[in-house]
Amino acid sequence: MINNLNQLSEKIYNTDFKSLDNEQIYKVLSELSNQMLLQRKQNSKDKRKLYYLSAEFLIGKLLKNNLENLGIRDEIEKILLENGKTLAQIEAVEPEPSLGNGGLGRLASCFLDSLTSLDLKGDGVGINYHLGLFKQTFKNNSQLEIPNPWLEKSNALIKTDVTNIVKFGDLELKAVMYDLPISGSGQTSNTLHLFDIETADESIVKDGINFDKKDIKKNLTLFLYPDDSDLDGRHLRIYQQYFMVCNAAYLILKELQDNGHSLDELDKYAVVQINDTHPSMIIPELIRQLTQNGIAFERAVEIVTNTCAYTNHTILLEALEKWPYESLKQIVPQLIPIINKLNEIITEKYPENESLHIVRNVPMKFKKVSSINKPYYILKNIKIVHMATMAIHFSKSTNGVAQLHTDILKEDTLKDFYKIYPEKFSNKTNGISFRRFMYYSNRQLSDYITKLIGDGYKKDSNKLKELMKYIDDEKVLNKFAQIKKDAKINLSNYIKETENIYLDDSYIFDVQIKRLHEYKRQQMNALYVIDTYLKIKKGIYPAHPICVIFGAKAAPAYTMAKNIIHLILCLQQLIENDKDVQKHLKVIMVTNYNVDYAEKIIPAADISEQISLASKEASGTGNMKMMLNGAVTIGTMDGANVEIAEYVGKENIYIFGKSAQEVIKLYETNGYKSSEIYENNQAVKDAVDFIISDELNKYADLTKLEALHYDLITKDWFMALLDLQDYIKVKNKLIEKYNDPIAYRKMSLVNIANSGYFSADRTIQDYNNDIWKL
Ligand code: 26Y
Repeated sequence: MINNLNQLSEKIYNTDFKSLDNEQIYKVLSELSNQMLLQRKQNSKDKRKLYYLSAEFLIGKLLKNNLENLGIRDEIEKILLENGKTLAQIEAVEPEPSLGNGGLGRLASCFLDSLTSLDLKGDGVGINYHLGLFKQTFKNNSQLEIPNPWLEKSNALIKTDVTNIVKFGDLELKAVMYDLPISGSGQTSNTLHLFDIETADESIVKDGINFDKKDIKKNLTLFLYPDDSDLDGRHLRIYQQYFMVCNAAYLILKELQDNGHSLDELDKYAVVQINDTHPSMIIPELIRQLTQNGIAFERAVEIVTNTCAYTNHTILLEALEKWPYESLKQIVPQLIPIINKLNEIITEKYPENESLHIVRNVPMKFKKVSSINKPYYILKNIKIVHMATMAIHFSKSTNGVAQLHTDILKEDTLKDFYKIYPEKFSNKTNGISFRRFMYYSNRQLSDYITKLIGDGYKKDSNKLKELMKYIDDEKVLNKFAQIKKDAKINLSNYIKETENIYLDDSYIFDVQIKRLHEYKRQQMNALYVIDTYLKIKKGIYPAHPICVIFGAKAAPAYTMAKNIIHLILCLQQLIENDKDVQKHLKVIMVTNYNVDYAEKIIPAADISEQISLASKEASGTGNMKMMLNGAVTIGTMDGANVEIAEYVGKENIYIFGKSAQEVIKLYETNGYKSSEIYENNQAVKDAVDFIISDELNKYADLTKLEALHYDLITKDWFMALLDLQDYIKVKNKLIEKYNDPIAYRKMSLVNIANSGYFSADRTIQDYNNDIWKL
């Protein structure tokens, strides 16, 4: 090994390995792992291959994961130690690729990990965003966005000689493909293909993350989710999406032919998984490329329908993308004849009197109900193309991501489609990479589990159940508690170093880490903090000191989400300045929450906050990650929490709040009035009014908090006040339980032991058995 490292060091830096600085070591090690992974690439020509198309891949740092998967981590660590270095120091200089935002992107990455670990053949296809998702900073207790130039210091990508011309009306752009090798715990590797333009120009970005949205030649691959609050922004998203799928289609058809197969055999040798609607233009684009190469239109539709499969990740309207027909006509005119024909197929099959209602509560009437947007609905004469509708009609499978979510799709959101195509619908409950989120990032825990039950659980996560035989063994329970404490100390040290805030590891670490969205209800957690603060001021203390930890980014144009961040940061400062309150309560929102931070926070969590408004969280995956690391969940019966509750039993999870059915009913009947709860409950009123109190406003921009306050008492669309009292009650019970250490440790162990089902290895096997058949 050391010879290899010296050779590489000589080649790249003209010196031997031990003379390198940390950044150089990172580059040499990542070069080494890329080389080893390329040798593991799968070359079989006759197996069906998966193409996982996604706007996001939230892959996290790669080095440690790759070294572990290649089985050389210990050896490398030893060599580093001999040179006075640690792997953690090298990891610290590795930039985290900024190619994703939240659950959907992290799921895509967990899937690539599991596919590869199971030695299945499947590549990811996405975009190489130069500045990625913005980097979050805080100023005056508010979020500021700055570019994240992760590529500058990364050594992950390999430039290939694959290029394509992508046409947008008169504009032609040259695309270049970059490859990022994907490792797994098996013997093979896969690839994440990221497409880019050569003319991307980071210098057009000024003043935070602002840039000329019309300058497509320079901006196309700069940012993930550029602000789409105006038409130019929405158009840029269409450019990005088409760019991704056009390149994907070229790649898929070329690989098919290079392997000696005909275009007519596409569905035999390829399957395309469409990750939410963002890559759904792959359907008309594949049809376009097939027909251009001589396949008849009807046959092309049939082949593509048999090749594609669609995953829905949300029932929120904003995420079921609808593009103005005129915009598509302007940007991707070549798709228009195809979209029109697909529309005709559906209108003929399902004439308008059949009245399919695509989504509830759309504040507009559908004039027609058929295809692309059932097909186009007419709103003030604007035709709209509904991407989810197209994806369902012209793919072989539609799946939700947790049982409850799939049930809601079938019975409610997509029920008219379910009536037509019952056989297309299925559930695939999400899963996570146990390797990244425990075995490699919480080694102490993983090593101890291995000591107790052997390492069979690493291949078959259901074997974690064997831990149940230690449920009454106090020595074992105490050792688990010691491991949790060490993780809390590690996190506390890291936060002290990076954020200059001190967290006492004797406090309960109560963790809510996820995208900031009103439906996820970080504002409800903030109201819990206020309620606790007000009680402390009256001399009523929480049963155990608690530290509420948040990590979240708000979309730059999502004002209410940013107001919630502002509230949390103001509370953090208020409490930082109050020594008495701090004895019982701390709050911190960590800066720029990302995968790297997640890997440090998750092992340290005592409580996992999964408090979305029931029916709104499709699945959640952070819930699974924290469960696997021994946190106890407090949550609503939403998303995968429902399945977690089934696995751990109701004594080992803290459930509160209204059910999905009750919530759906409230929306249907317009039956929720937050003002009533606010007026009729003094504790709720006090907590809500504290948002605009003088005490807090010392640290605040009053207009932001007033807007939040006003919204909560007049609208509160995601019903934070509805569940607030129950939430406070149940959370305080959980805190009380913490004072019974043995009981809490047992709950923690039950959570770890019953997490096996939530391994992405299981999820991938489900997709493969039912949809992909690789
Ligand atoms: C285009 C824009 C409107 C948009 C941008 C990002 C739409 C959706 C998204 C991201 C969605 C997302 O991350 N969804 C999450 O997917 C996870 C994986 O299935 C789920 O666990 C989680 O509940 C869901 O919120």
